[in-house]
Amino acid sequence: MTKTLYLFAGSVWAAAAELAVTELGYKEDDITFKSINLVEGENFMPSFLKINPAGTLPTLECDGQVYKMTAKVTSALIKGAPIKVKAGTTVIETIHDKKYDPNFSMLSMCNDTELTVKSTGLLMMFISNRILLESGFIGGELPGEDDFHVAAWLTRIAATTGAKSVDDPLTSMEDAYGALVPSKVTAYWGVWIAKPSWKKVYAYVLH
Ligand SMILES: N[C@@H](CCC(=O)N[C@@H](CS)C(=O)NCC(=O)O)C(=O)O
Repeated sequence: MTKTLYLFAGSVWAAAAELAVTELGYKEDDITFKSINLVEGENFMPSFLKINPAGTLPTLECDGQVYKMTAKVTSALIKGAPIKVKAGTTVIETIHDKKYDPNFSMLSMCNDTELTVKSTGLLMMFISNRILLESGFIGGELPGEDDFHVAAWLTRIAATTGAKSVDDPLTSMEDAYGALVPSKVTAYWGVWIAKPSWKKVYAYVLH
C-alpha cells in the first residue's frame, strides 16, 4: 500500500497526522513524507492544488485516493495500521469547529493581545469542560484518534501563549489565562509530553 503524506513542520493540523503516524506504529519507510512550505505558499503551486484543490495540509494520498481533511487523513491512517487505537468521536468535529480555530487564535495575537488572552481562557475552559477526562487519554491507555487532534490543537494554543518547549507551556498558559490551568488540562498535557511521538513532532519548537 503506497502512502504519501504532505506536511509542514509548523502546521497545527499536519501535527495531528504526524502524531497518528507514530502512535499507529507506522515505520519511516511505510510512508513517503513530502514537505509543502506554507510560509512560502508552496501549497498554492499548481502541482499541489492538483492533488488538493483546497491547498491545505495535511493531505494524504493512499492507494489512488486523496484525503484532504485532517479527520479523513487520520481515519485513513487508522485503517490497516500496525497498532489499533480507539476510533474518533464527535470530539474531532468539535475541535475543528471554526470558532475554536487554533490558527485564528495564533493570528489574532498579532493584532490584539488582550482578545487572545481572553479567548485563550475561554478555549481552555471549553476543552477542560467538554472534552477531557479526569486522567489519561480520551482513547484510553493509548492515545486514540480524538487525541491526535486534541493534542495538536492544545499544543498550538500553548504555543500562542509563548510556550516554546516542553518545559514551559503551562507557565505561559497560566500567565495568559490569568489563573491556574484546569487540572484536567494539566493532567492531559502530562500524559502527552511523556510520549515519544509528541517529543518527535515537537522536537524543535511547539507550534
Ligand atoms: N479543514 C481543514 C483545515 C486544514 C488547515 O487549515 N490546514 C492549514 C495548516 S494547519 C493549511 O493548510 N493552511 C493553508 C494556508 O495557510 O494557506 C482540515 O481539517 O484539514
